[in-house]
Amino acid sequence: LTPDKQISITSDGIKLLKKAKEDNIETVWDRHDAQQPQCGFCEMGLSCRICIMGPCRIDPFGEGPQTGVCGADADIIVARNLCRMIAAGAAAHSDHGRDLVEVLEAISEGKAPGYKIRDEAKLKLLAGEYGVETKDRDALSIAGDLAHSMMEDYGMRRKKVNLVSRAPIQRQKVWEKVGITPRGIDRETSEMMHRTHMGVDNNWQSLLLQGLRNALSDGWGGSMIATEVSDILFGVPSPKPTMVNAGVLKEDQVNIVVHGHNPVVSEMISLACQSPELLEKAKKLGANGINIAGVCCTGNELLMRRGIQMAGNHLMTELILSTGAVDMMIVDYQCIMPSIGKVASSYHTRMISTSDKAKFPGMEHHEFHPDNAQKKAMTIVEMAIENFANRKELFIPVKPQEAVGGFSVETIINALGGTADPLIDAIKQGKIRGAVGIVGCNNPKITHDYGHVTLTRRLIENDILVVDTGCVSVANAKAGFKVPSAIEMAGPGLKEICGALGIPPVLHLGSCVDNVRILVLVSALANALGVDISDLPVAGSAPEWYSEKAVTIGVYCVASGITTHLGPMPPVTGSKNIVELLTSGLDDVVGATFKVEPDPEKAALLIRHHIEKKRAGLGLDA
Ligand code: NFS
Ligand code: SF4
Repeated sequence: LTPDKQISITSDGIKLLKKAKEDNIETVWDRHDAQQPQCGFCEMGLSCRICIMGPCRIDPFGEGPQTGVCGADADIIVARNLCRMIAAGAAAHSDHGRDLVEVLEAISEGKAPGYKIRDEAKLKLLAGEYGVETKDRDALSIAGDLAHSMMEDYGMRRKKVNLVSRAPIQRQKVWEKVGITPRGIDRETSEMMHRTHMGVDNNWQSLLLQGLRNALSDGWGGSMIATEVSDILFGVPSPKPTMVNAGVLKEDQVNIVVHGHNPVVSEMISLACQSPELLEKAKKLGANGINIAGVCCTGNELLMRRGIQMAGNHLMTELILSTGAVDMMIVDYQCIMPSIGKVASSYHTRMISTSDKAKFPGMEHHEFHPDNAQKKAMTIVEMAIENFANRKELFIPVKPQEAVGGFSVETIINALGGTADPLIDAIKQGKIRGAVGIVGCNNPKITHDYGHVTLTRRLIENDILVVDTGCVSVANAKAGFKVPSAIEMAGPGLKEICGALGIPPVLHLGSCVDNVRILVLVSALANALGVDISDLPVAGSAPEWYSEKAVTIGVYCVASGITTHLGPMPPVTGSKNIVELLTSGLDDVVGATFKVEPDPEKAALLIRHHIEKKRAGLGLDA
């Protein structure tokens, strides 16, 4: 690392990176440096290794080859590569949703001890939407039928994914007209992989349209199912105070950190941490309790529903281990760097993998299934307690920061007094200019959390309400935007409205699958105003994104009519046609586009300009 390159704006990040260096730990930043210069063909999307006549590369300067061995040109290659990213992201979220549906089914069959239906009202609401009979039926049989109906969403029996009907009718018509209504969740991903095989779809426009449909099958399908079934099983989130940053680790308690995405494992761990028998054992071994904290989205799931603290986001996952204070880290899947087993080997931390689909070097594998999860959770929490005695020196660099999370759509509407009207009135009066969902990851290409925090600060200063999810939500909580007193950082109108409601100007909506809560919220706003989502003064942003899942989210937001800003440039610059389509042509197709701007100060201006344009379109300030 060059000394002048700032790696993080967070004090725990900076201090822990220094500690990691002293401990000779190699981090994501070192490996990113070692990769420089990264491949220019790949950065532009111009390399292809889809088949073994290749690999092929297109010369962006027009001197070398302009087609691959099969004859594919730059447009085709860039489109195929982007589409495969969309398919991978949709597969990840939707497979996470599938795991929840399987738990729902197992509960109904009495085969998931420890899991239960925590929110019957939400179960019945979903059952209604799926046409499952609820009258005079017990929750378990409703759950079984709902699970089976959701399984059909994954397949090919439906003309459209069921929850598509939650979108405003105008939006559904746009999808019909363009031919991108998602039919089945697995179907669209599977078809995307088929179309991008060598010699299938070689029209970059029709490839990208299928990309939109594939992403919609995630946003209004797999991810939405993941969120809704999680609410049924673990409860609809409501605001709860919590703490964030590395300071949530406790010197005198057994520290267990959960990492990954699916609440199916982390919820069971959190229950086991409250077991009187295990607490007793922890006391006997000299610990004052069992402290559970999260990193990445499984932590967000727990924070939303239980107020459980977050130790950090994506780029903090290695650094958290270098505190030496983590007695056990338990992972499921997604965004778990394969490096962390090695990092942990320099400390006493025990690393546990839990999913049959995700194994990692340097971790012990203890596989969780719905039928054994309760028992397994007890066993491994006990192992964590036993590991407490093996600690060496600790370095917990900061005091924790307070925050409030848990803003489901249900909660927001409740806070507004039962309808979206007060929010709409505030928008109409211009006290709130609009709303922006800031979502997504960290990326070592960008100073850690700088993009998120800077953009958020500029938007709330200018009376734009911010909702966030995923790794952004941790960055913003650490920055102090999520306490009611944070209204002092907001513009006068936003300050007045949030102050009256007693909410912070930045609302934590959950994990990355919970981006669907944003879709539901903007649908409610659009319906209340009688307009399409694309008419609203709203935008999306992913200032530090890195993952394929983030690509899919960006694409389903745009396809749903939400203009979306990206910090890092996606690998598409090798095709002028595709850049043009994504950044302007899509406006004519779905009423929204992508805007790419790495500098969050400039991005804030772009987004504000977009919001003012939409306000004018609605005649709000006339
Ligand atoms: Ni979203 Fe969550 Fe974070 Fe990015 Fe990864 S943890 S699912 S993908 S890095 S926000
Ligand atoms: Fe090369 Fe075409 Fe094969 Fe891609 S699909 S590797 S461009 S021959």
